[in-house]
Amino acid sequence: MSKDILADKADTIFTRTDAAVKGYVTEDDFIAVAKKNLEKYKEAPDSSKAVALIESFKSLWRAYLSNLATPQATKLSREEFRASFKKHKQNKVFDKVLVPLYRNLFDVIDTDGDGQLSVHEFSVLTAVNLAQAKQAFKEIDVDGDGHISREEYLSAFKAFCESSEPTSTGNLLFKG
Ligand SMILES: [Ca+2]
Ligand SMILES: [Ca+2]
Repeated sequence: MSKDILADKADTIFTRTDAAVKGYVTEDDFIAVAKKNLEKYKEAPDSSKAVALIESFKSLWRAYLSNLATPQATKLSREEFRASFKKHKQNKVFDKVLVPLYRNLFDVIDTDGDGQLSVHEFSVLTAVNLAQAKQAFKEIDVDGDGHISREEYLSAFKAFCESSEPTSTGNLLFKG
C-alpha cells in the first residue's frame, strides 16, 4: 500500500494549526499562525507587512472552506481539513492564494530586506534544529548560491502543497 503523502502533509499542518488540540481549526487558528510567524521575526502586528500576512491567512482559510463548498462553515475537523488540502491543486489554490501568502511571508522572513533568505533568516522559520535547517536550506537553494531566492522558496512550497513525492524538496519546510 502506498502512503498518502498529501494526507500526511495536511495532518502536519493541521496539528500545528490546532495548537490548543481542540480537534478542529477555525479562522482564528489561521490568524494565530500568522501572528506566531510575525512574533518569530519580531514584526510589529500593525505594520503593513504584518497586516498583509494576516489578510493572506484569512484568504487561505476561505480557500479551505471553498474547496469543500462550505463557505459558511466556522470550523474544520482534521478529516475535512485533509480533504480540503488535497483539493488545493485542482482548485489552483497555490497560484491564487498561497503565492501571495508566501510572498508576504517571504517579506517578513527577509528581515534585512535584500530579497534573498540567508541561512539565519531561514532557520528562524523552521521548527527544526539548526543542523536540519542548514540541510533543508541547502536543498531548497537549488542553484547553490548560498541564498534562497523568492523563486526557490515558492517552488519548495508549491512542491509541499501539491507533490505526492515523498522526497520533494517542499517536505523540508514542514519537518519537525
Ligand atoms: Ca535577506
Ligand atoms: Ca539560490
